[in-house]
Amino acid sequence: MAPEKAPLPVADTEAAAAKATLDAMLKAYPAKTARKRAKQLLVNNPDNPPQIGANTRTTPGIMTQRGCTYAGCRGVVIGPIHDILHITHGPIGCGYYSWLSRRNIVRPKNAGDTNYLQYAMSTDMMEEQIIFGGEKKLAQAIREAYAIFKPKAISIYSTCPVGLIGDDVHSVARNMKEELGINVFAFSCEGYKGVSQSAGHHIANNGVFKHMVGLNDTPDEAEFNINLLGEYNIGGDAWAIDELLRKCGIHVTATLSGDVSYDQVCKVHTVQLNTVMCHRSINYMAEMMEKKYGIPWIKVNFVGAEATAKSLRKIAAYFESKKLTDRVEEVIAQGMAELKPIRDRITARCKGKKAAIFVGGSRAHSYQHLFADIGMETIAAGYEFAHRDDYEGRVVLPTIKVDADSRNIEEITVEQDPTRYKPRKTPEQMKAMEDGGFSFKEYQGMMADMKTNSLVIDDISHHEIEKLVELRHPDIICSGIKDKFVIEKMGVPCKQLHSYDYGGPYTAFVGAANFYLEIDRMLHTKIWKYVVPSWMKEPQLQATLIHNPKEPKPKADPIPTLKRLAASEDAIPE
Ligand code: CFM
Repeated sequence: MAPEKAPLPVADTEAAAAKATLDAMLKAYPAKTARKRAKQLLVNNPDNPPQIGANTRTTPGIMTQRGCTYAGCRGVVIGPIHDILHITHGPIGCGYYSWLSRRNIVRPKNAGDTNYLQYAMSTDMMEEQIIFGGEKKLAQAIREAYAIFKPKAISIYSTCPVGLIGDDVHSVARNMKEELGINVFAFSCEGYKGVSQSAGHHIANNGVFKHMVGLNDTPDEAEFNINLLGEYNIGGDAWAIDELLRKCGIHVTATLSGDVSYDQVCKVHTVQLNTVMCHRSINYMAEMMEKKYGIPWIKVNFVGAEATAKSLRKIAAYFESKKLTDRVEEVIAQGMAELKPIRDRITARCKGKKAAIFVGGSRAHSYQHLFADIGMETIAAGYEFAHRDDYEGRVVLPTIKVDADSRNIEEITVEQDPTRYKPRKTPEQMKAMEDGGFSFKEYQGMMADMKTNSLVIDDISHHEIEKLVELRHPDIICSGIKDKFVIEKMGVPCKQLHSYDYGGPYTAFVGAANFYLEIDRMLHTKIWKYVVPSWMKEPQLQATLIHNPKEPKPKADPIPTLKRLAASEDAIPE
């Protein structure tokens, strides 16, 4: 049996207890690290969110969950376009580790549809290319790939060494485009380019906009025609949303980027409205399409039953059509009615339980809605790589400092298209809608949706997660594979919110039911009480490698003794 849980930090008020938890996390760090981390560990105030030190370089020594710029560009935003042939220019490791590691699944729509996603193509850069340059090998790889597959388009992704040795991937792409007569384009998305994968999203957005958007002006024939941006079909999420929208009579031209083809992406500029799911990874493209083509965008969220209903109503309101509004209300009523028995049953079992969510740049916010559906509160949350606006809301955009790292990423200038700019609504229509409470281009941010005194932690480390478990006792933590087993070894279930632990979909009403059942199973399995966290068995080990003379001298280091380690082993129950 697991021993009693550690008591909460003693404090008079909820606010003081929250602060004490964060202080306990910071205590183990050297003074300089603690000062830096303190800007990323906050006690929430939803009405006036405090400023968070987001999108800054990871503190050295922190066990971060973040990925690299290449991962954000190749892996997240462009990689899921299934009939582009994606070539990683670099040593084989980068290609290998981005091979089918994200569950952005694809289902061919028509017989003969092309799907290259099961392949990993790389130029396999070797010492010779690092020394003498890799452009020739890249051109050769493109020729070879074209000869075998005859794709419509080829994309090239630069990894770290490519930037260091200065290969001009863009000129190779231009030459090969001419030679082969197909679309070939490249991305300068070297892993080190930004502080996280977020830089890769921005680079990818720019590339999609420059090389694909606008190539086909023929719109799909549909009365209500939209794009779904920032939805990647992890575990089938995009399919669940598409099915729901189809029931309402809403057509999706392209989902960027989930189960989507090159041809679909080429005509995204022909729709009436852009809806944005994951704001972090794709807000750039929504903005650029509005400027160049006059397509407005709205934020939606299909994660959570209530959130789904709200998003459907918002899309219907945009079109100002009674027919659509009536149909949407029918679909919501049916979805909610079907969901009710499951939701009620699970709510009765899970109500009052506490969740903590640390993931990515979007889901730490959107998944709070699913927990709220079944009466669970999110007591702590944070993103890996989001920016201040994802925490504090888009109102802070003008006050975000542009630092050297952000300056590294190309900002492309977009102007109204001389022939194709066509405002979908007149400024007067938009103003009238806004006066009626409709919000365009708005994203409130995570903190406004969280309770007062909940904890907000950016780029969380393993040490901080351990302290959170020890001091706040969340009943479940949502995170990724880098933390999953650290958390579960402490006796707390961990739901992976990147890969979904091989489950999903979790969007729309069907996905909500799927998620409630999964969370109930995870919370109520009896296995957890047999796991004893290490902090209950043995004292914290500490070590100082280099002593900073400005800091107080550390006490004698408690180096583990064999005797103590043996004793701690004895504590493990049979
Ligand atoms: Fe957007 Fe994503 Fe996310 Fe993201 Fe990602 Fe992802 Fe994510 Mo993993 S695009 S920010 S870069 S919702 S891969 S599908 S789960 S970290 S929260």
